Amino acid sequence: MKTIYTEKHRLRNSKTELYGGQLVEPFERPSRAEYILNRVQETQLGPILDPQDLGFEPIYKVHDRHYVKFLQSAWELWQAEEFLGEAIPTTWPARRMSHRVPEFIEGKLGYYAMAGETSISDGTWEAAYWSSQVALTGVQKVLAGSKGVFALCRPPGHHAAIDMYGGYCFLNNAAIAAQSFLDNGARRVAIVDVDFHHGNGTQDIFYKRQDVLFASLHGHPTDAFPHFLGYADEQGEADGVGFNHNYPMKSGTGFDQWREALSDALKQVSEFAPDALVISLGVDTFENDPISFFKLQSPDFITYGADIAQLGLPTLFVMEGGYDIGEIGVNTVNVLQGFEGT
Ligand code: OKP
Ligand code: ZN
Repeated sequence: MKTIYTEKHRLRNSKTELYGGQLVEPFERPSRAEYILNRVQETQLGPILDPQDLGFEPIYKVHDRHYVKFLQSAWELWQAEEFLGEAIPTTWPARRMSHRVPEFIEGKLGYYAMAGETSISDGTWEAAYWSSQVALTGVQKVLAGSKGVFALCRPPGHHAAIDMYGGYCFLNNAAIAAQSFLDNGARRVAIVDVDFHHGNGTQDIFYKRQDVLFASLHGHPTDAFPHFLGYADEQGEADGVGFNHNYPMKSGTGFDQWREALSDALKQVSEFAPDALVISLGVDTFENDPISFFKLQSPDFITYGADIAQLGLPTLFVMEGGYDIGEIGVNTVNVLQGFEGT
């Protein structure tokens, strides 16, 4: 299997995450991608290719132009105020407040953020841009005939909505990839999100559409981030009714129960009969993940990779989360090898 990867992910190297009332070293850090790449090499999964620069147009098909401009300028605007730390929102347009975009950077951060843990720092935009290009290049490789391709994206994307960042995400790589499949001739695309966290951004982007089916398996929003989306009764709106499937699961969920949910999600995909499949691949379902509460074990990742392969669809794996860094490489590549049947 081909892997798309660029060192430019290192430009996302924030020093602070707001966690438990403290500023800590971010869970989403550069070594995550290094460990995954090392495992790809160690297992000889296949060639490692640089992304092409496919530009801004495919990003604008999913994200608001003003939002993209904000991401590009946020660090500069923040620095101009001579603040000492990284850019973190502190105030939001909550219930019954105005949703006009403020001029001052503090207001802009709150307007465009869906969560406050994710600091914006020097290089964040460049890394996010290239992460989206990694996914887009993956689409090109699938279109050229590769049955399965691994887009080693970092930073991740599935919490990013049309005009919102947060949960370590800035551009929604999986959504940008799905839209790119459609713009290159696919009639229907399915996205299955196996990251521990609900893919709120992806759900939001395609919620009213019937050309993209979205299914997400995740920690129940009553107990897990992002807390405000991901309930089972969110089934889509307007033309999109019936094309959104959520599988929230409680703390301690093990592989047997998780696999049943996956089986149902894959059945929905199969009935949808898409031309391509995008997997939002997070391995934070692992039993030792420091911020999650499912109990999957390393061999389980091989098993479900093989389950996904049963669909027989051209498949793009887009990297999302996974924070047990010592095991992130093994768990991720296990899915890919399970898919390939090796
Ligand atoms: C990003 B991805 C845990 C706080 C979680 C943000 C998590 C973002 C996950 N108590 N804060 O989906 O892996
Ligand atoms: Zn996650």
